[in-house]
Amino acid sequence: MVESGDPKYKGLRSHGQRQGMGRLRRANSQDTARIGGWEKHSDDDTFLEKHGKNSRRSHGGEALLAKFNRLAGDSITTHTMGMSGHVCGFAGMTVLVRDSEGIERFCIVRQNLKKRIAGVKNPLSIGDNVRFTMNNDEGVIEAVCPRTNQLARTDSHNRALLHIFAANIDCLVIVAAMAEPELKYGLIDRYLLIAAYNAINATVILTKSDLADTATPRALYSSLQVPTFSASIKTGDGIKAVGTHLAGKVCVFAGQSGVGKSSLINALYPDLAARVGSVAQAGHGRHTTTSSRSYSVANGGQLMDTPGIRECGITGMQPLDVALLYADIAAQHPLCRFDDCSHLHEPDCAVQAAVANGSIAASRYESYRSILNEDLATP
Ligand SMILES: Nc1nc2c(ncn2[C@@H]2O[C@H](COP(=O)(O)OP(=O)(O)O)[C@@H](O)[C@H]2O)c(=O)[nH]1
Ligand SMILES: [Mg+2]
Ligand SMILES: [Zn+2]
Repeated sequence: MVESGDPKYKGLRSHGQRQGMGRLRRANSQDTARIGGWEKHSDDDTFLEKHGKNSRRSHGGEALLAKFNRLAGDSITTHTMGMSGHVCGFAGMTVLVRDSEGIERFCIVRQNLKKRIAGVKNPLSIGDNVRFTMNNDEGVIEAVCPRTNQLARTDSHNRALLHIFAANIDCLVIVAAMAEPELKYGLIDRYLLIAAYNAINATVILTKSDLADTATPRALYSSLQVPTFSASIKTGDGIKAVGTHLAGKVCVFAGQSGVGKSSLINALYPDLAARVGSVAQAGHGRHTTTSSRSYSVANGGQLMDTPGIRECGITGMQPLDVALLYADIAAQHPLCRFDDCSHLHEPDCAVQAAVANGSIAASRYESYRSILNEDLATP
C-alpha cells in the first residue's frame, strides 16, 4: 500500500532531481516513541568528541563524488538494462534493492561493476539508483547511476579507501531540542556545514517547542535560507508542517541523543513502526541490522538510517571552504580587506564588523571560530 501506488517508485529519480513529489497523507499523530532504535545510528552524543582536533580524517567531498560518478558513468551502456531500483540495505555480500513497485529483493553485484568502482569499501550505498536483471530467481546489479551527493569519509587506516554511508539524499534533517538537552547552536552549524559541503539540502527542526520559545533560533536559521520548523509531540506543534515539507524526500535525521528524533519520526510516520518489524524479516532471515538501511515512508519519502552523519565530520575541509559555506560569513567575505581573510584576526574584516553590529549572530561566529581553531587547526 505504501510503496506500490507511489509515483516516486515508478522509476529512477533522475540525476539532479533533488526534490520529491509525494504528498502528505497523515503526519499529525502524537504517538509516543515506539520504533525503538530504528535510527540507532543517528544519535550524536559523541559527535563533538570524535571530530575534535585529534580527528584528521578527510572525506574528500566533491572530488570523491566526481570520481565515483566517473566510474559509475563508465557503465552507462548498462543504464538501460533490466529494471530500476534503489539500494535500501545490505546483508553480507548481498544488496537489498527496492524496485519501482516497492518490492525488496536481495541482489548480487556483477563482478565487473565491483571492479570498476574500486577504491571504495563498498561500491554501493543506500540511496544508490541501480539497474538490475533477474537471473532465474537471483537479482544481479548491473549498473549504478551517478549520484547527486553522498555522505562519505575515508578509512581511518587507509586513506585511499572510501566509506560511503548514503547517497542521493534530499534532506539532512537536523533535529535540535529547545531544552532537555539544551539547544546547541554549534552542533546545528556543524551539520549545516556538512550538508553544504556535500551538496545536501538541510532543514532544522527545533523540537520540544512546548518547553521553550523557538522564535530566536527559528529567525536565525530562517534568515540563512534554511527551512526551519518548531515542533512538539506534546502539543502537536509543527508536526503537520514538517510532514508536508519532508513529503517525498529522501531524509537522513541527525541530532544528539534525547532531542526527540524517535518521537518525531513516530509522529510523522505512524505506519513505520509496524512495517519495520516486517522489513527486518525480509531477506530470507538474513540479518540487515548492522549497516545502513533505508525505509520507505507513507508520504512517498524515504528515511535513511545510517552511521554516516556521525562519522563523516568536517575535517576534510579547508578553512576557506568553511568561510564560503557559512552563508552569513560568505556574504560579508567580499567586503574584507584581504581576499583570503580568515575572519579571525585580520584588520578591516567585514565579518568581524558584522558580528560587532549584530548582523551576524554571535553563535554563528563562535561555531565558525571553533571549527577553524579546533577542528581544522594545523597540529
Ligand atoms: N516535552 C517534550 N518532550 C519530548 C518531545 N519529543 C520527545 N520528547 C521526550 O524526549 C525524550 C527523548 O525522546 P526520543 O524521541 O527518544 O529522542 P531521540 O534520542 O532523539 O530519539 C523522551 O522522553 C521523549 O518523551 C517534545 O516535543 N516535548
Ligand atoms: Mg532515538
Ligand atoms: Zn574577514
